[in-house]
Amino acid sequence: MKKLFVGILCLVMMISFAGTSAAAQTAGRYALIVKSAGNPYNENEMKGFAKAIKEIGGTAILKAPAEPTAEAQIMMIEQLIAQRVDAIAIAGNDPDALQPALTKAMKRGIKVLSLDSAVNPQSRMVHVNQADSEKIGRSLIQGIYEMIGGEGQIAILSATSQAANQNTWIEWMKKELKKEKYNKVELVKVAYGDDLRDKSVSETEALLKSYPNLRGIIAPTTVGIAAAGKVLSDKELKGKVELTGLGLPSEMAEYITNGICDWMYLWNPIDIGYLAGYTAHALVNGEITGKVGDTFTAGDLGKKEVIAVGGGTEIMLGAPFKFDAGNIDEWKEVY
Ligand code: RAM
Repeated sequence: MKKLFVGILCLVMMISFAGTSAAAQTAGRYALIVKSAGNPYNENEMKGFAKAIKEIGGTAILKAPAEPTAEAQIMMIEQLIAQRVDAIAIAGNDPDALQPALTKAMKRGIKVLSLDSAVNPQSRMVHVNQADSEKIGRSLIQGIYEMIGGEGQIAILSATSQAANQNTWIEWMKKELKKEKYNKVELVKVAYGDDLRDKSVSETEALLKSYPNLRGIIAPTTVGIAAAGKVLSDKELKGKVELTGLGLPSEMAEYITNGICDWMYLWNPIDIGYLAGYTAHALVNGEITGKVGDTFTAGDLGKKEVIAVGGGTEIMLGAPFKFDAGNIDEWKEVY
């Protein structure tokens, strides 16, 4: 009887071990390549992605190039192809330059998606978008317009000149600026701080020097807006040069509290990584292919649907959130 019991126990254990290893195999290896290292926004993205992959029982491979360039990302994609990962999620440093590497990955059966900064539709199966691009671009112009009292020179401090997300938002800003209401607002320059803190600081200083009458800066990058916030604070330009854009509450709380930036917008960067993790999983297990109308459940974020956008498809995280002096203290601890 005892022997029979031990025998059954062994059999049960063997089956459950077999089950575990099969589950681990199908759960797969999921890679995330962010734009660059040293940016807390990207670190939050990685955090959310790793959380999702842990929940689905897979292995997360997190990569951040030292510089925000396409070349650095291409090398990483090639390594991941050689490692035969199951999925690659990428925040692209260029919309087109990654196409040969990403299409090669897809031909080898690797599921490819972009998040945060889209690669072109041929280079991906689906894009995970943080928020409506038109709304972001138009809201930033409307914001600075109000802050500068409806007239004066403004400049944009962006990330890299190739970043698809910033370039799309800037296109919408320029469309909004065409409205008659903005006749007295002049966009004097789009500067690029490359999502590097020091370069963003020096670009802000150069803007102030070149345009002594500058009334406002829009920085649609968390690195750029924090750098501009520091420069404007150090130079005590509160009320002279206004600032808005897309910022991390943890980095911007100081400049919202001291009145340098009246308000700014962002989404939850942890959630965008998390949504990308679940999207990658849904592609790998065949739940979705990335076509319009596909639906799946993205963990805590609930049901998500694939929609059409500019020749490709995407999944939307949600609406951008407005941060100001009234709510910044509760958010600065979160991200
Ligand atoms: C920077 C990056 C990122 C962008 C945010 C708003 O951290 O450029 O891609 O989405 O800003």
